[in-house]
Amino acid sequence: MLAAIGTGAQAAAIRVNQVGFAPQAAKQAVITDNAATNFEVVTADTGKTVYTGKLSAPAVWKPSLETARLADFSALTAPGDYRIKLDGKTVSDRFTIRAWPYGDLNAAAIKAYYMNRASIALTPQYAGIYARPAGHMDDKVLVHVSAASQQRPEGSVIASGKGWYDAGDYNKYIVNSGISTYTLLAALEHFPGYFAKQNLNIPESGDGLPDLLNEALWNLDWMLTMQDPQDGGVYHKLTNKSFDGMEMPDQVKATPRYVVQKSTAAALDFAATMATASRVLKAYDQQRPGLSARMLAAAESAWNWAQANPGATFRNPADIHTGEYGDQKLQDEFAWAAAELYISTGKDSYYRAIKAEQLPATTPNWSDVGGLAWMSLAQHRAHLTPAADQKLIASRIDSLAASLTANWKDSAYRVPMQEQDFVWGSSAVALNQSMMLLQGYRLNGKADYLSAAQAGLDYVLGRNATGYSFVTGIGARPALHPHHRPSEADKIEAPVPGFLVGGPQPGRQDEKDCPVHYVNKLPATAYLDHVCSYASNEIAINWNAPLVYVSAALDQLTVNKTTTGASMEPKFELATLARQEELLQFDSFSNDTALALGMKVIELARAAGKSVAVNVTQDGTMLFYHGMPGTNADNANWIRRKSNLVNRTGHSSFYTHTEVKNAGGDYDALPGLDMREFAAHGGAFPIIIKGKGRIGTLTVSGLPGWEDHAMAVAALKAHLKIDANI
Ligand code: G3I
Ligand code: 9MR
Repeated sequence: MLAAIGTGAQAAAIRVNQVGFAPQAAKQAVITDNAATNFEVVTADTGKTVYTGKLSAPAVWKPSLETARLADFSALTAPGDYRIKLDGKTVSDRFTIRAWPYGDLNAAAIKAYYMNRASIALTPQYAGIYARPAGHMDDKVLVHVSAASQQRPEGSVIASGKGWYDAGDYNKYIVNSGISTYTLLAALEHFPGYFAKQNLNIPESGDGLPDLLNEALWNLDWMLTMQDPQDGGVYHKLTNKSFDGMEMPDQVKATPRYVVQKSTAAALDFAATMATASRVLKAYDQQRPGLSARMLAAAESAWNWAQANPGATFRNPADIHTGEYGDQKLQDEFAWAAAELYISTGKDSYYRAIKAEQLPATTPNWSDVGGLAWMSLAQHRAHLTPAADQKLIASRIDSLAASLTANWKDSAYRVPMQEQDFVWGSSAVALNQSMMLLQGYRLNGKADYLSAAQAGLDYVLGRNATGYSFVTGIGARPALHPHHRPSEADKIEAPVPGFLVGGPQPGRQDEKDCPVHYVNKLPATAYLDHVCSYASNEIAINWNAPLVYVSAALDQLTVNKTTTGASMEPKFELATLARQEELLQFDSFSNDTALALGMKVIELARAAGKSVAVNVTQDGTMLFYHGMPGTNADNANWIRRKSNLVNRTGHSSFYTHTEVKNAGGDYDALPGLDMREFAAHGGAFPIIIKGKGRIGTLTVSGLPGWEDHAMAVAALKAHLKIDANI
């Protein structure tokens, strides 16, 4: 890697997400310090104008003091490669509009964890040009005096291999591992379909587990070794006394590695992460027998240790000079661990330990994890015991999303980031804000929340005051010189790809270590694309994690964005839905009818600009399946579960949904039904032969349930030429 300063700072006056957008996404660019009043969007290669618009009135963005105007081209939905043009001349970096725009970014962001694995050689098969020998086997780690116990006195040797290097340095810290690993597991819990088929080409690929889980397990395996089996306490970190030099992992001077002091924060973050992992691993007990149960037991024993040692805050012992992750306020760590244990065990005592009324919802970071508790409670809200305050869960998430959205609306850059958000790791602040906005959107479908979340990803990919893409290897002007020991020492010009760099912040704590100066002290521009800059250009596992979450979520949620969310579901009368089943019946049915019916749905979806998967079965045999672009295995799974319900109840799945909902029940937890096999959401409709009865199903997936149902009904009406108002 050449020690030079990157060129992104000389970016054009047009700041735009350098990857691109899904067709249905909000699309905005920022134009700075330019007198233009109109803009065009042109095709990237031929320069043909496809869209023209007016720039918004100029306004000053406080974090950079630039005068900014917005170019909004959300209405441009046609897939293609484009640039923005001003005054008939200035053109922006190219970007793409297409469905699933973030697949490569997401895969690279997860692969970066593989690239940061400790205790394993990266081979060319998986790491390509970034292959390297193993470093830091950590099979003989010393117990530091601060961590000594009767059974493990100072100098005892333990094995604590695997795990990811925390960042640009080679140490491993439990507090930061907790939020990082949790965030990856949350992505998997929330969007299982997105990750089910992803192949990251890592050593475990193809073993029957999603690769994201395989990667997370590399760190979870290490975390488990950080717990003292005698008392459940968890060591705060595994580290050298001082940072290693800027060398490859296998080249560093051999110095002892230590586990250092058990801390309350480490025990609680460990407990929360293990409780979460135990849920995810439950479905893979065949592949990893007993692991889920072992993790839950480890989580509970760490929790018990923290109860007995509630004030063991961490400060570096005098002889340890590496990353501290020293957090003095632990109310949020207690609440988060309690929330995950509550969700995983169903024990009400854990719910009470959250002290939910006193827990604010904030944008998470390594030292403030309360927001993660709210996010998990919201995700699992359909399965909580009556002890949980459902209204509070919804309102806490919504207020945070609403306040971030208000900041986004007011901002001259149309991003949620405010001056005070530019701290060490500001890029991850932007993405953690997006992650919380997405929780709001998933709860109530407010379109602005999704647009504000999109803005956070736009920010790190180029719509920022430096003009850089803050993700290595991604975009036209990526950061080139991260503070990352392997990227610096490997003699390869391009840095290891897929890493989010910390980003601008006015602290500039590294100035004394840098041969070059920051050009600027403003919060949003105090950034150095130089390897010296650990305060603005390091990489870190907790920063990449929300990049993984947000890129997957935006891909998944934007593809079928409709103007109405789940909470906008109109109220339906059961009588109307029963009437549909009476009227929409066939005289006869054949394989050709199935084909025509399936094609009818596709035709209607295309006309409405929507993407769905459709399935027609007769007597349990599939006669038709088509997944339009943007649908995936997740949709097939919904189809399976929704049609199972029709076969069980004889009614449309939306009939059952409405029946339960109108009675105030929980359609995601039907008594006596395993909800992994059944789904009471709209979209599956019985195929009924007049006078004979039900012989099959027509099922649509991809839209909110009631819209899936409406589409199935519309197709049946069109096919059967029935014009009734149903
Ligand atoms: O808490 C204060 C806040 O009240 C104040 O408003 C704000 C203003 O700058 O500062 C906040 O404290 C900051 C703290 O992070 C919490 O975010 C400190 O200034 C800042 O120096 C501190 O930075 C941490 C840094 O280590 C130095 O300790 C980063 O969060 C943390 O991500 C970073 O982590 C390092 C590891 O120690 C070692 N490995 C690499 C990793 C990434 O750089
Ligand atoms: O490389 C270290 C980085 O991972 C840390 O985040 C950072 C702050 O603790 O410190 C870096 O190490 C620097 C040290 O603090 C001061 N001397 C220069 C080191 C970087 O080369």
